Formats: sequence, C-alpha cells, structure tokens
Amino acid sequence: MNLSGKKVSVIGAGKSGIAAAELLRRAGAEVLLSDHGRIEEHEMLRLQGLKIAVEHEGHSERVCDADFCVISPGISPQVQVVKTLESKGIPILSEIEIAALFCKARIVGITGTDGKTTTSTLIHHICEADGHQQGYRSYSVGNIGVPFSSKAQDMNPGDVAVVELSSYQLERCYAFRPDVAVITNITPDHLSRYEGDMRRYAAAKFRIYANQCAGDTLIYNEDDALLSEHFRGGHFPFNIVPFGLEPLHGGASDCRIVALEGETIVVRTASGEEQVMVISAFLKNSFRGRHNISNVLAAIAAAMALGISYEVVRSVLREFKGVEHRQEFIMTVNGADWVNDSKATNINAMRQALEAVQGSCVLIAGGRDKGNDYTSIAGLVRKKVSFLIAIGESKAKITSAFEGIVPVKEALSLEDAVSLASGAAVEGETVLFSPGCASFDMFENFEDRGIKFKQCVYHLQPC
Ligand code: UMA
Repeated sequence: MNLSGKKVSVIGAGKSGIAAAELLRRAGAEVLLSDHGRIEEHEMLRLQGLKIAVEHEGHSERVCDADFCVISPGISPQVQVVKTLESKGIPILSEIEIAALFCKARIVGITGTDGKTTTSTLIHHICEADGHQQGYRSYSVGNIGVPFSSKAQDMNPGDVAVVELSSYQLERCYAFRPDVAVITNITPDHLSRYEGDMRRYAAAKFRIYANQCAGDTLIYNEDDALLSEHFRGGHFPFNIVPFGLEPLHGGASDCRIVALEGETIVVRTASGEEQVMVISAFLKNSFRGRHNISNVLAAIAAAMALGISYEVVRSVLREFKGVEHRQEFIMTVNGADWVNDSKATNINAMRQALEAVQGSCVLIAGGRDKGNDYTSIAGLVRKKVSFLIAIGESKAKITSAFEGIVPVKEALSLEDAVSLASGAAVEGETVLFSPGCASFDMFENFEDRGIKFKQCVYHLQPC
C-alpha cells in the first residue's frame, strides 16, 4: 500500500504508536507522532532519523493537519485531543485497523475479558507447530505486548497472525476482518472507559466480527451468559462455533461444537462426534483450572477453523506449561505451592484463580481498585481462603469486605506480604498472589508486579 502524499498524525508514542508511525512512514506517509508525555532524546533522534516528525509534552494543533489519525489503545475517547480531532471531522483509526491493511497473512483475532492471552498463546503454539510441518509462520501480536503494526509487513500469504485484541484496540476498527474471531467471555472490566455501561464495553468487543462474512468463523463461549444470549439462534453470515464446559446440543445443522463431556473434549458436527483428548493429558501444576479447559476448547475450535489436525493440537497441548503471570506455579517452599497470578487485574480473574486452587490457600490481593464488588466472591473466599493478606491502595476496602469471613492482615509492602504469607501457609496449602486489581499503584504494570513477586518468593528460605 502506498500512502505517499497522505498526512497522518499518530497519537501516543508508546509501543503501538511508535510501531504504527514507522509502518506508515515506510508506506510513504508524512507522519507526525504526538505524545502528551516526554519522549527520551535518543528515541526522538531515532524517529527523526526515520523522517518521522515528533512532538512531545503536549498535543498541539499540528495533529489536526492530517488526512487521518491513528490512536494508541490506552488513550481514552474523553481526552481533549480526541474531542478536537472529532470536532474537525478527522477520521481516527485504531492501530489494529492500520496494521491489518498491510497484513497479507490469515488473521485469528482473540478478544474477551479474561483468558485472551492464554488462548492466544495456545493458538500461536498450535499454528507454530503446524507451520513447521506445512511451511508457514505464526506471529503472536497485539495486546499481548508486540504491536501488530510492528510485524504486519513481515507476514506472507499463508502465514497466521494471532492477534490478541482488547476492547480499546477494537474501538476504532471499521474494516478489520479476521478470518477467525474468538470471544472468550465478557464480564465487567474497564467500565470506567465506557462510563459504567456494560453494553458499550460489549459493543466494542463485538466489533471483532462486524466485517466477517461467508467463509469466516466466529468462536464464542456458550457458558458465558451474555455471549450465549447474543449468538444463540441468531442469523449471521459466517460460521459460528460455540464451545463450552457443559455438554452442548443444538446449533445449525452444519454447525461444529466443541465441548467438555465428562473428562473428554469432544467435537460434534452434523456428521458425527469425535473425541479429541482427555483433560488429564494437558492439565498440570502450571496449567490447571476449569477456565483453562475453556481456553483449550477455544483454541481447539480455532485450530479446526484453520484446518489444523488434531494430532498437532494434541502434541502442543500435552507440552503446554501455561503463561507467565497467569496462575504461574513458582516453587514449593516448606510444603506450600507458591503461585503468581499477577495478571488477575479484576475480580473475575481472581475468582477463576480461587476456583482452581486445590484445598485451601493463603491469598495475597489488592492494588488499584477498579470499583470492585468484593462481596461477589465472599462465599468462595470463605470456602478456599485460610488467611488473606491485603496490599496496595485497596487494602482497607479489602479488609472491610472480608474481615469477619476470614482472618485478614494488611501488608506494608509486597515483601511484607510475602513474609506474612510464608508465616501463615501450612504444608499442602497454596499461596496465591491474585491481586484482583490494577497494578499501577505500586508497579509499572502487571508484568513488573509478577516479576517482583517471584523475586520475593525466590528469596524465601526453606526451614
Ligand atoms: N498518551 C498520550 N496522550 C494521552 C494519553 C496517553 O500521548 O492523552 C501517551 C502516553 O504518554 C504513552 C502512550 O500514550 O506514551 C501510551 O499508549 P498506550 O497506553 O496505548 O500504550 P502502548 O505502549 O502503545 O501499549 C498498548 C497497549 N496498552 C494499553 O492498551 C493500555 C498494550 O496492552 C499492548 O500490549 C501494546 O499497545 C501493543 O499492542 C497492555 C494493556 O495493559 C498490556 N492492555 C489492557 C489490558 O490488557 O487490560 C487493555
């Protein structure tokens, strides 16, 4: 695609803004990259060397001198620069929309409130294994941490782009059309961005299939009430594949269904039923819980849509050890298993982690509160938690929600929390770090939080 003669403003010079600016510049556009924060001097010089104009410490009127704008996902629609661009009628596009225009590969898009990173990683590993045999490459990009724009031009026809998509990234997609779309679940999260309106949050997620047509596939979680109501019995121009942890029946005559029946994953089509594998073949210490079985069902459905054999799927699943910061088993100290679930930034993820615990646990939770309703998991906490340690900005709220249900103690720091947990955990228990909150009160991001937690755990002395 040749964009010479076009002027583009890219708003936000984080990972995705920089990648989009470089992609657009390579395509010949005249690019202005604008950030309200500070850009390091060496980065400014590098970008200017690529002939990308840069402004920082504020968005000036210059951003309006553009044929269109590309916006970084983290920038809220409420900020002034967005309002100004909209008032002048300048089209604003998602970084994903731009990347997809340049992408010749097949696209698998994965969205949902929880499970999208694990599902994306599983699909990527399956495609990688299949690609080794068939001669194509798989790319893992998007919200997972590698901007789609940074890889889009490297991909060839026949390759697969496995794109993890947040609702933020889908918001300003207008023509984006994945060959295969997966929606893992939709539960309340990021609602401040959508003014508390769940329908607006879901509408952003549903943009994933807005342009899909005949030959494309949409995979959704039938166990999710909102998704089931939305897709069941509806008329859509593409293939729909439900998956679920309960036996599934019905669906269109040509519809495939991926379900868990007892301990076995089965795929049902109009022509019959096939048993893919038993769950004990892939569940392990580092990869467990019903939510992960759900993620596996979604990945199997995506592999089927791409025409990948069950043989490849089985061999990848057998070896899969889970994803860092998602219920990641760290080590056993004095008979207690320590688990890092720093990625749990909302109550639903925390609920899933608690459900996955075998026996009882010492729970370390807290951080920047997102308007959490902790009472929704009170029953589960009573059942699974022997001792709760609260950290971060939300510790007082957590204490008042759970004291009287379980013993609760507030920690002064992460190190203090680990030391308290080490003293409280008994042999056979799990120590679960599942904050249920955002990380930005004490850490750069959830990865930083998880790494620091693991470092504290590695320093524990066995006694
Ligand atoms: N900025 C402005 N003007 C503003 C606000 C911000 O210029 O009014 C600037 C900031 O100064 C900063 C840049 O915008 O320099 C940040 O942009 P960004 O927040 O979009 O961050 P990126 O580095 O581009 O990372 C984004 C995703 N971040 C968010 O959606 C918040 C990353 O997802 C993603 O991995 C990356 O693109 C590559 O695709 C992270 C995330 O937290 C992991 N996602 C959320 C989640 O998973 O819950 C949605």
